[in-house]
Amino acid sequence: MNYKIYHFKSLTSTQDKAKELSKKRLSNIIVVADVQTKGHGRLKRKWHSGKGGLWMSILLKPIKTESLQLLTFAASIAVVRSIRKNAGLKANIKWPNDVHCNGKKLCGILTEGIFGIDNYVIVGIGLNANQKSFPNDIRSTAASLRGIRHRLFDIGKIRNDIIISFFDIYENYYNKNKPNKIIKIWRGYCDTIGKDVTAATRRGKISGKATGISKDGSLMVKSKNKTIKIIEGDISIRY
Ligand code: BT5
Repeated sequence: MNYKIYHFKSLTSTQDKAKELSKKRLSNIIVVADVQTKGHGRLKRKWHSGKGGLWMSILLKPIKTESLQLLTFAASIAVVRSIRKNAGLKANIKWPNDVHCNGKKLCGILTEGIFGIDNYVIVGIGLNANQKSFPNDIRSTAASLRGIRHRLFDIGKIRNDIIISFFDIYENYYNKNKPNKIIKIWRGYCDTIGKDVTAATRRGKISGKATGISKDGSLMVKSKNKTIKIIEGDISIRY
């Protein structure tokens, strides 16, 4: 797969820059920034993006743009593999878009579609690598590779490993319409299934046991003898 990396010292958000590039009809571009001044997560939540982290967005023009959740899954698989290889840490995936270590968030993924004459997808990946500390609001919930391992990491190496793994899944499974393959690999790294979870949905809170993942990446939760499909949202798990 041919791709280009555009590296910036500082951007508002790598997602914004990738959106700008999509208007120029570019794709297979990876936008990287050392610092983001307006990094964001889902629902416009703030994403802390100081120096030391890996902040990047992958701009794609997939053959089809259904089941974007599967691209979030592909990115989380790639991140977990890179963390395990480069840091020797047993990181796992928390549905739908987090990579964590012992319940502390190491990485968040944000997948956004841009639909028009051509359809684009931007997969944003934020991984805490070499930060020493975090702002108050996430101090108890976030972790960095450095904070856990007490050493510095080569961010470029971690990034390249993520890119290679991601494009492997994207080309061989996503674009070839093999969702089951992606879900199978993803399940191997996800430790949400089998746990008691509470999901915050638009219709309120649902508590129950996470029993599985559907073909489109939704979480199945068994609550009071009924199985409910959670398409998107946040879940809390007690580790
Ligand atoms: C996410 O959102 O987890 C997706 C984050 C995606 C960030 C990348 S960085 C490159 C690209 N450019 C962007 O502007 N974004 C993408 P969500 O599931 O909504 O989680 C957001 C929540 O995570 C916040 O409300 C905080 O509680 C927490 N948080 C913020 N910054 C964090 C950090 N650096 N590490 C861990 N948790 C953080």
